[in-house]
Amino acid sequence: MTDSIVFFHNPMSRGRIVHWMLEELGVPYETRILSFEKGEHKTPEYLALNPMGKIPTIVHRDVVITEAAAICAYLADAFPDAGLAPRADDPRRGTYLRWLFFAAGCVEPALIDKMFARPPVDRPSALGYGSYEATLNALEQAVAPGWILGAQFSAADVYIGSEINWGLMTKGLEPRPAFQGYAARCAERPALQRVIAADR
Ligand SMILES: N[C@@H](CCC(=O)N[C@@H](CS)C(=O)NCC(=O)O)C(=O)O
Repeated sequence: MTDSIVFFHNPMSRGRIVHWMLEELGVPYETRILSFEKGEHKTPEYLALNPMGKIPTIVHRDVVITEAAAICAYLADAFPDAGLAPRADDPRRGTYLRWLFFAAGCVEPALIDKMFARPPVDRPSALGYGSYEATLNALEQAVAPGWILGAQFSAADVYIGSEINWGLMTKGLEPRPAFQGYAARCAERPALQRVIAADR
């Protein structure tokens, strides 16, 4: 079993979320950049790790983890000294998990549907995110006061901050003051600044 983290990345992808998370942790990791143009994310070797042929993926202690939100949660727990997740017996873990899952399960599909101007569905009540408006209103309430856990920055903020930054950039997210303020706070994180400089 190897303790090193191998990070499969492409700078123009959701790999940036994990890159930011790794930089927040400050632990060593080995980056393997896969070229989309050369189809390096669709080789049999990579599909054996990530059957979706998508980026990001990490391998740590011989275990494969995919899905950016899951990778953030996993890494925060694997390196508890970084203080990026409330421990299992901390009641604030409920808040942390709630908004991390909300971002991956509701915010992301809502923004994608908006970006691609997908036509309305017959039964909006069957949509996990309900409506774009309702999702944004809930997100706004969660991020307006500070970080997701108030004063404490956590892995949930890495994921949510990435969604907000990406949504504001692509215009999939309305530029409400709460989102712009949150993005401005994220921009002050040295770890994110290092990622932006590296992933140009
Ligand atoms: N649900 C995945 C999505 C990952 C994803 O869609 N990655 C895109 C880049 S942002 C990708 O690898 N696209 C290449 C492809 O599908 O061929 C996650 O959250 O990690």
